[in-house]
Amino acid sequence: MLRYLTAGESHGRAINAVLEGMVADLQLSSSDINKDLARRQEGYGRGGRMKIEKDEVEILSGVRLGKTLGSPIALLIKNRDWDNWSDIMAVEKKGAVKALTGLRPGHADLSGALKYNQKDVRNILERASARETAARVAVGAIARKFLMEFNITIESRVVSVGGKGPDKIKDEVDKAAKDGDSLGGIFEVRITGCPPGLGSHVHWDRKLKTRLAASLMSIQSIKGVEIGKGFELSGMRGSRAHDEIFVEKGRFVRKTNNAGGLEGGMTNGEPIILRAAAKPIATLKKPLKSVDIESRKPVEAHVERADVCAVPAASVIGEAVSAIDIADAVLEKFGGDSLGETLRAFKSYISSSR
Ligand code: EPS
Repeated sequence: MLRYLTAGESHGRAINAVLEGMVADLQLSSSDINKDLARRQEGYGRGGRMKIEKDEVEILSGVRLGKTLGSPIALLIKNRDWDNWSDIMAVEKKGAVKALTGLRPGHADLSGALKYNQKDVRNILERASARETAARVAVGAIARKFLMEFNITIESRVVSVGGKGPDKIKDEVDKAAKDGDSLGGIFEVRITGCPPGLGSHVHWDRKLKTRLAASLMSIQSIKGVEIGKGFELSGMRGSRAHDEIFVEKGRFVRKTNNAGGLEGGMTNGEPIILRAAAKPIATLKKPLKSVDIESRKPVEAHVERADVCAVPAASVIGEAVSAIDIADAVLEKFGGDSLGETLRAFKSYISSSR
């Protein structure tokens, strides 16, 4: 139902996105999107780049007089750092540019250079960079605005950084920064207000859990995803693991939510709880051992300016990609070309399924 593409290199002119499938008549302004773009840039542990960028979206199409038209929405976020990279990242070749040949372990550098037959690793790392997530957060902000019409809300929190709870994050980041090291962590996304029955049990790719897991896993640095109690469920007895069903005031209710709001690949009406685990940032101030792709001789991985920890940013990105999937599932279930049409189908389902 909802499709989107992103484009853009980290130090290129801009990051872009095109969102197709959003209904007409949704009130939308740049400030709805800029709020989430700003949240993505916050968080303790970001590096020097975030002092340069102040992400702001330009809506290029698909919105007129404050409302969506139902046509593709094109978004542009300029890279302020482009001014410092306009020679190295120029579209037209002006002069010689030194190739980057050192390979950073943990990055796309080696596999990407081999796959795309590139001698200059920059041709890979520029697109592999998590800078791309600015575009996904912009698209996610539109999905969030749409979901607000259905009283569906999405929030997130950082659960841990470097294995330590949230109250120790600042200390951990400071210590890692001092050691020239980096940190990963876990964040949690919580989605409330979904009616039962988003997604479907009938086919693997129609299960909402499939789509949410894939989207979270696609975020740069994510290596693990769980739904509800996730991995912990595997060690529990069935009698403790499943969320018993009761009826209170004529409504189906649960007293636990170990399933994280998803059963049979569908929402069950309880809050959706998703967790994702990020590996530590792969660019280190204290470089790891590696090799040069040309000479194949040992080198220390080159040091690009880097973040120490980007888990708070990943948490906001997790909200965005989840919002897109939930908005997609809402449109799949309730259809409609205009917001009013979708809302009518939604309200009719809610009143008939109680
Ligand atoms: C990134 C490296 C850093 C991060 C960047 C992701 O950028 P730079 O190489 O310019 O210092 O700051 O993240 C962003 C720019 C962003 O907007 O999130 C990387 O290699 O993935």
